[in-house]
Amino acid sequence: MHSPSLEFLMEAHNGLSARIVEEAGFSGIWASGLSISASYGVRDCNEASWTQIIETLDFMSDCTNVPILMDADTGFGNFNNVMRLVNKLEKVGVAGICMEDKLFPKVNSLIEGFKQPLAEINEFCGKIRAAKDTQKNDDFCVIARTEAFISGYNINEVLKRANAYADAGADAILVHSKLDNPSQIIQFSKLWTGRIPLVLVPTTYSDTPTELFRDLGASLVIWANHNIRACISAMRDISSKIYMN
Ligand code: SPV
Ligand code: MG
Repeated sequence: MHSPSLEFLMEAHNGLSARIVEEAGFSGIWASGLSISASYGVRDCNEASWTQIIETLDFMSDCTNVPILMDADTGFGNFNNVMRLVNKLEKVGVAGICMEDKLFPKVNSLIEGFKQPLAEINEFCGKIRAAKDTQKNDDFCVIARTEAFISGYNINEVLKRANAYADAGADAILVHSKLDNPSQIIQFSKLWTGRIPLVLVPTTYSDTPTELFRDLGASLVIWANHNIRACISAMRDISSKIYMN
């Protein structure tokens, strides 16, 4: 997050994919909630329990050396759940969490058709403070992710939340957008003071040249679901080829 150049995290969802990401040269791994859920065959709605996710992260951590950022969704409950989560994650060697300001159980940000409810700002700030108070390793990172654009709010709400989360001690702010272009991210970056690093997840605006993310002053870009999508296609292909022949 504090590298002078833009850095990239690549998604992994088990030990094998985590090792592949490290061997490809990425300096860190995104333990995606969507991808880990999909690999278990369940929806990205906290249907897999947090201990099941931690078991996966334990395998990922054992076979890699680069930092792993956990997609911690909403923290799996309230501030008490967040404290237990951070405590366990440090034990399995996870480098940080990214926590989003929605309600437990969450749904995937890219699902259309309804306004995803957001947490109260104060309540979410309490979770950030709980995570920061719990960590024993100074390097453990807590990234606060605002879903305000996802929920249909305007830039004022996004800025209000980003500033409140920075005040609460977040190490970086992730602003998510589900548009197929980077306009919301451009709008935010132009108004953001840079008081904590900016993290982006261009799942839906992945055609954007990475140069733009550099120009906007982003610190970290997360390629969030690409390995699970790649292995679904490859497994479908080989299974049907072998079945047909
Ligand atoms: C995930 O990978 O689970 C994410 C990123 O939260 S996205 O699915 O693009 O919202
Ligand atoms: Mg997720």
